[in-house]
Amino acid sequence: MGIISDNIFREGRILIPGGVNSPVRAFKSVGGNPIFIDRAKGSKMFDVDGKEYIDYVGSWGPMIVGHANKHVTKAINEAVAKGSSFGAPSPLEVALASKIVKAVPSIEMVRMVNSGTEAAMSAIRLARAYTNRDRIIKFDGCYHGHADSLLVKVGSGGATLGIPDSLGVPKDFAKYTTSLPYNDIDALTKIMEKEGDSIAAVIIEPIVGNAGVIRPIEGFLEAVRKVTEEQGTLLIVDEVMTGFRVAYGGAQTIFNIKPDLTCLGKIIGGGLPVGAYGGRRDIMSMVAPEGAVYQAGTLSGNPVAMAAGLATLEVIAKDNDFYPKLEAKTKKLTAGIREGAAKAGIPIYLPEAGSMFSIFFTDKEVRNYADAQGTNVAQFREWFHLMLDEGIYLPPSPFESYFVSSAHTGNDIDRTIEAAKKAFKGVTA
Ligand code: KE4
Repeated sequence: MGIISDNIFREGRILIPGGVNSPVRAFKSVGGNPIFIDRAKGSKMFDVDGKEYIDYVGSWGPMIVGHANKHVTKAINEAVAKGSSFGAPSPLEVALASKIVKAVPSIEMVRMVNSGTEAAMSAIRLARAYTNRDRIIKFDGCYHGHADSLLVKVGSGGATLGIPDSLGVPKDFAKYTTSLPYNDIDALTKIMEKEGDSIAAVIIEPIVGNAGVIRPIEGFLEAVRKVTEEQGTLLIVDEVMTGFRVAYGGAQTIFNIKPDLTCLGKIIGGGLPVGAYGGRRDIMSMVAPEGAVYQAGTLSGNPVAMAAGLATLEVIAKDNDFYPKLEAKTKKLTAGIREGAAKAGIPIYLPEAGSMFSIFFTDKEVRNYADAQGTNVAQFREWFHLMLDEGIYLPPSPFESYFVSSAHTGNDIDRTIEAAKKAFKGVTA
């Protein structure tokens, strides 16, 4: 792509595995070298060779109010000027906890951590302690971070690289994890009726974003809640991606599902490292130092990260039409993309949820991970590079979600639709 970027990548690959600090960034499944970014503002990112892109990765979700939002940047600058980390509690942690508890009805208490991985890992440990059971159920293609017991049939980078079950996870760890097809109510009901009394938790993405976007079918989430309640199994809803993305209270408020625990991340950190897990007070009270479930973190609740998350939620909350406007903008974009594909005679399936969407190259519906894996990745690869050539930065994987922010302008949307129409014409039918 660019000489400077390629040179940095050449050096980076010697020093960092794959030249990246998270696998999905490596462009492995689309080919070519990753692009090194120098700076970003609003809906744009600028690479080290000076090329501008309209960005639909948004740091994989956090940048819902756009890059370098002035309110968020001001909050970060003011916070860091007062010290970057205290290793002692700060009022900002209580302020963000209060916002989260007010926003998500099922969360009575919340603990801050540094990533979605830590949030999911800790929620699983807590569920095992609360139920005194070891086994967990997840769903194929869902991704809950890279904790050992959750690296089973994962989506996101695992799916992208074809390593959904990572090496290095002892069989004894993985044996406690059962992964089922998403949207398969019968498969879940069957195992829960037979073995539910040994299942500590079911963990689920309420709208999958890590296999591409997969929406729950009618009644699926309700069935998950029902069978878990019947068996004394905790329901953990992983809203690291959907939390404050599809609605201020997350997907659970859209589907009116009340989980026992919720995982959060991404947007609540405004681009800084923040994760959180929370839920019922009787469960959360088991977390140290109140209870005997140990979980800790040097930088958990970091004041600068809290300031970034608080400012991001403030920007969202001050616009009563924040989500309707974002959804309308997204719908205009996806309608234009569908039109471009149809005109070019390229079948696509484009699922969307609020300001998240993804594009599968197939003439069928995608209802689970197996469907997603059966789509045309070669066409996706062509599409990705044709759009990149047009200055549109998309997730470098068919098993990821695209994100629209409040910073994307009408002109960005129009330019992206024009680029898509041109790109689809270049995709091999
Ligand atoms: P982190 O540990 O990456 O902060 O969060 C893990 C995680 C947990 N749960 C859900 C639903 C998630 O989407 C994620 C992380 N998402 C991916 C993008 N699909 C992170 C991108 C990456 O791995 O670089």
